[in-house]
Amino acid sequence: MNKKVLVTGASGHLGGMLFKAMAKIGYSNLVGTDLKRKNIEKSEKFILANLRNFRTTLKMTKGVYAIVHFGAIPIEDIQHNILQNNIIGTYNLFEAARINKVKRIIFASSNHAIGFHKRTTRLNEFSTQRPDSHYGLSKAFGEELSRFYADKFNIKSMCIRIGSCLREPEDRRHLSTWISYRDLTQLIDIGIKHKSIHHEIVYGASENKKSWWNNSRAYKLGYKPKDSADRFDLNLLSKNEYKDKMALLFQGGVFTSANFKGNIKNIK
Ligand code: 15L
Repeated sequence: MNKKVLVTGASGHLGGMLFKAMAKIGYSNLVGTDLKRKNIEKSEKFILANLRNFRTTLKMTKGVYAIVHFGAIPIEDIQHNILQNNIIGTYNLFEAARINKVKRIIFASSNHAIGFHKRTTRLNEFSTQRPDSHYGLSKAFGEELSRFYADKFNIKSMCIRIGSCLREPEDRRHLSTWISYRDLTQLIDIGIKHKSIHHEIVYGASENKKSWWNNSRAYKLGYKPKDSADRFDLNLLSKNEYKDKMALLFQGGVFTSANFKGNIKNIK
């Protein structure tokens, strides 16, 4: 594809991985952006910018066809930081995209937007959001923000509720949540190229037998995961297994129990 695609968070773990992987699968007009410049080659197009700054964001989205939005704090943080970076940053990006007539946005959502669902509940694209952290709440906001911009302004979007995107699964929870780098890259590619996308919610998971998610919507859109957590040995994965009983009950794991002041019995 030679249309211009902007990757936010291009110096980060997943944004950085995608920035390189997309170039390899034929995206010839990629521009990366982030707060810091890290692992960016001289030959790669890169803009140093903060999404909290609307003017810069507006300038940077001119002439862009699609945005792959990974530029945010990727873990739990204090409310102020999440509000500024994840919520305001994402809002600015969508508003700039609307003004500049960007066609598509792929939003890096997270399993933490639905983290307070029990591990025994099977979810699909219609399941209710149940954020487990300020971080998860910012992802839930991003999903609804993108739905609104799709319905109201016709900016097509795909939200990927990413499980655990790592080179390999590292603990038992990952047998349910893991997605490989190449499977995530495939989902992004579908989000950018599929003809009949309006607003989509899909799960960012490889083909894991122990998955808590019915990802048939992604499969309908053409997703064919190449990887699976099933081939990893359960016993080898216990090094980071949490002893935290609450974390083991909910899909979001330790994000649910951190700073928890509620009553577990009330979370049905
Ligand atoms: C996420 O959303 C985080 O960005 C990542 O650091 C992991 O915690 C992952 O979820 C997960 O739930 O495993």
